[in-house]
Amino acid sequence: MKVDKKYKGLVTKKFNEFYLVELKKDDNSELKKNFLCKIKKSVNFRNQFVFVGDEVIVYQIDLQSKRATIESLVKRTNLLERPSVANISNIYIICSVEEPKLNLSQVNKFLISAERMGVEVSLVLTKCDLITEQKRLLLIDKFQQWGYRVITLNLNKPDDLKNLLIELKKKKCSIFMGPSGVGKTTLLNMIIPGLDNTTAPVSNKIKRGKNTTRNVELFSLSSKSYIVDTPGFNMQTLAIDIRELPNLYPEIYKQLVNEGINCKFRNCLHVNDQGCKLNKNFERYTFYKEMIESSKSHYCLIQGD
Ligand SMILES: Nc1nc2c(ncn2[C@@H]2O[C@H](COP(=O)(O)OP(=O)(O)O)[C@@H](O)[C@H]2O)c(=O)[nH]1
Ligand SMILES: [Mg+2]
Ligand SMILES: [Zn+2]
Repeated sequence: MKVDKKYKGLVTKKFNEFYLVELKKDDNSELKKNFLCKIKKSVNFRNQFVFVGDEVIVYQIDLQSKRATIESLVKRTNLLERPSVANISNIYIICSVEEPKLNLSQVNKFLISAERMGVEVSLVLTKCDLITEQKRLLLIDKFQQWGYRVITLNLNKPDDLKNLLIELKKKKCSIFMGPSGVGKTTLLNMIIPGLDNTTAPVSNKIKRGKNTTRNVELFSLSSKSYIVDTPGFNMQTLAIDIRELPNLYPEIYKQLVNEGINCKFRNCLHVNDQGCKLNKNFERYTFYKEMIESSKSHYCLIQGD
């Protein structure tokens, strides 16, 4: 049976020239399924320009074979590279407090690369079963001062995971990012029922080589909420225009926006600039300054691992 109408859908998976598209049609349960789609041949956007997370308009819907055709792409709000995912609403930077040890410079880099996406960024500290309660509270305080919401996870405390899940179900599309070995796969396996990705002790990570090839996929957590499952993701090397850097540190941009701090020059880099009024008394200022000062040109590099 063919449906002679167009519907909006969400691309949840992509393989070669095929797209798995979940149609968004609340009034027709027949249409609330996944359809295997190809892109209309004579379209003016090319195959590689549709990504997981994109909203598309489909037509030529066949209910029997569960196939349809993608006619066009709905304007996306953002596009993450490597892995390519569109329309992310929340980035969760995942870092472990031990095994591997917390590395502040690395946390800083992950946060900056996430801030570039212009979406809500939160920090998740895993493996809190390996530190004292006192240490955990100190870490929460530290990262709150960096300007972030901090979620701590202790595998022996089921409520930690339950609360994270409640939160994720309220977000449109979340993604976990962070260094290798911090427990991202372990978390996803607990969050997505039926997902059985392989996890590996930190010491085996390098020996085992890179992750097996898997495609990026969106999993539904509630009727309006998704989470991205990616083949292990590590930060890429980024070239950032140093003029953009002040906007990537909450400690800085909150002063400029909320507190109305006005430096003498609009393009103040807040280092040795004349007439700078920024309060530099915050922990990450050293990282910030190093980045500005180490950049030989207008760009500074955020090196991936
Ligand atoms: N102690 C402790 N170990 C954990 C926790 N979460 C994951 N691990 C272990 O950390 C290792 C790496 O986990 P994995 O999920 O593969 O990390 P990923 O590289 O970020 O995907 C595995 O041996 C896990 O069993 C945790 O909360 N506490
Ligand atoms: Mg993993
Ligand atoms: Zn300044």
